Amino acid sequence: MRIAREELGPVYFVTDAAAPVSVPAQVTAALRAGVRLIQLRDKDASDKAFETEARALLRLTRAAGARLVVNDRVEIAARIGVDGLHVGQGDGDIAAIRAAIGPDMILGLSVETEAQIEPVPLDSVDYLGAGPLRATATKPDAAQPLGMKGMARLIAAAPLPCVAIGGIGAADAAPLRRAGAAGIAVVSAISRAPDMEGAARALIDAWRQA
Ligand code: TZP
Ligand code: MG
Repeated sequence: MRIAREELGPVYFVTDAAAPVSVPAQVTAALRAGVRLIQLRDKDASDKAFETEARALLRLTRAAGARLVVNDRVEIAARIGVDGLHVGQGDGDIAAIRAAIGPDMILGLSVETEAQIEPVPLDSVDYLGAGPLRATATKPDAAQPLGMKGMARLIAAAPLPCVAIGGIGAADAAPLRRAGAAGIAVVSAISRAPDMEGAARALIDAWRQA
């Protein structure tokens, strides 16, 4: 097992390249609050800039005993030895991606519908990112929002641990936990908060108290 279900939660922080505060500052705040799973997501960065940022974040996450997952960049993930890679439905053949990153790296895959679950190669993928729960300005091109009922159905149909994503705030922690989510993945609930560390703590507490 590359990652235990409990280690996918309670909170998985996904970085926000468009936020007014820097990505290392976002990650530092999340780590201080106790977040142990971080994803570097930056669709627009050059490969060179992305790799530099990933190496810098890796130093932060390693020092905190946390894991760093990168979004999309298969070749960089494999080369610099991050802890995980997260890809979406359009990012290519999952078995080929698994072959490229090797047997030990965590691999996450986004799913938006029940129909996308059946073809997932279960020996290659470690967790599913299920969403969006609701529409979010962070990803305007996201699929149709699932709502809480749709999210619960998707999670129930999934043979792998699911992290819920998309428009999630502290008030969603309890219903998502009850729906069977392994954790909650957030961008703006931390990156756009006036007190990022406090916001991350509030998300963790909301999950623990659920
Ligand atoms: N995938 C589905 S929704 C989303 C991603 C990356 C963005 C989530 O951002 P936020 O700010 O937590 O709604
Ligand atoms: Mg992608």
